Amino acid sequence: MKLVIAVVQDQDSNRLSNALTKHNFRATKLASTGGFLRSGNTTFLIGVDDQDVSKVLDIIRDNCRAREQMVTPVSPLGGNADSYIPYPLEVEVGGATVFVLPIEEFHHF
Ligand code: 2BA
Repeated sequence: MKLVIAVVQDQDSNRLSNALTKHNFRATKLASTGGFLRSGNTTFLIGVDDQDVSKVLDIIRDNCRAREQMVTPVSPLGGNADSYIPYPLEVEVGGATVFVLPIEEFHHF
């Protein structure tokens, strides 16, 4: 068994949730915050059998898309803070950041 952890944009979260449910996958949604943009995103915890991991990855890929977002960093990304002038910069966020972890034990009481 594996635990798929997927960080997705809030705009994609309902669609992904519906698609997972439609394909009979169970998931838990957590409200999360990106460390860089400091804005809300959604983290899915999805417990799946090994043979279903690629199906879940396909569903995530099909339901999450990348978007450009403007951000004004509060501190420099590198280098000297003395001469730092905060210019907005554009970053591409997502589709999804996904981790697949092995599960040692699974209990459902
Ligand atoms: P955030 O940390 O808010 O990052 C949002 C987007 O900002 C990132 O999109 C990336 O394009 C950009 N970004 C992040 N750190 C940067 C930096 N130091 N310099 C320049 N640009 C930077 P994604 O890579 O698609 O990540 C979306 C969200 O997924 C992240 O939100 C974070 O919540 C999560 N994430 C990404 N990589 C992760 C990792 N290695 N571990 C844990 N969570 C991760």
